[in-house]
Amino acid sequence: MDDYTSAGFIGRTPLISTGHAEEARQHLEAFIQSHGEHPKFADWCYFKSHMIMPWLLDLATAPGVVDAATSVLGPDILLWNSFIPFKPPHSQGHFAWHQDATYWHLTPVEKMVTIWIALSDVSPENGSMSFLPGSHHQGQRPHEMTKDTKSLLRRGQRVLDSIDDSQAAPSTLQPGEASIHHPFTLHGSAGNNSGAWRLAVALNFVSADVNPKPGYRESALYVAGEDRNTSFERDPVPDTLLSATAIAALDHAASLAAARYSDV
Ligand SMILES: O=C(O)CCC(=O)C(=O)O
Repeated sequence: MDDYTSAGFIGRTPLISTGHAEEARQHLEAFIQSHGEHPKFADWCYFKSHMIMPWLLDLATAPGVVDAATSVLGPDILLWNSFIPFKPPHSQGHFAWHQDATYWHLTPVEKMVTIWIALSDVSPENGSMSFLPGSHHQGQRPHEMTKDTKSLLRRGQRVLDSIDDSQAAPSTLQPGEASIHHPFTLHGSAGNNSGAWRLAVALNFVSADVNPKPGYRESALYVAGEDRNTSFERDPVPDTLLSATAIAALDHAASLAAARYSDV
């Protein structure tokens, strides 16, 4: 936790077993294989994917993951979002330097965290994340939206500050290892220059003390501790992969969160 407080991130920590990571990887590969051409594939991979993929919720609620989230946020936590930032071999999709909190209409920022779990080897060669140590101490920095078609961020956003890459800390992870970062920590990643997939899942947890800002509605799934938050609607647990019930629940969650994307 010292690194999280001082640097704004933990670069590498084992959170799930290699067996669990392998199982999740197989689920993800099968999903890409079977649904990669579906018109809603990107939506399913980038917004609350745990609502339609039971294997992803299993991962998010694995004891090591919940322990990591509660050690940052305290005992009472909810899973607000999850997404699957995969990068195919030799692909240019990238994440420019940004802070997650920029377009999260939630408060307080200190009570939210991102846990990013590798399901394949992840290295600078295949587009691992880099973090700017200590950047979370500067609070919210101004960002701009771009029309960068290679950006994997919905708004193509990037921070306006010029970042000295020599100060950045690139991450290298093995399957089952994770990085953990603060919503104000500047981070980004380049394209995949390797012949192998970069496979991972990203989880956004919030403490029960977090609330949507005025004018926004959100939903989340209670994960651990006391279920005392009253401002988030509750997301249901999916029954089976992409069941009609799960898709309807996801669509409802997306309609609640629509105000968050009104500028896109
Ligand atoms: O997957 C990446 O390279 C970046 C993901 C990211 O920005 C995040 O998890 O907050």
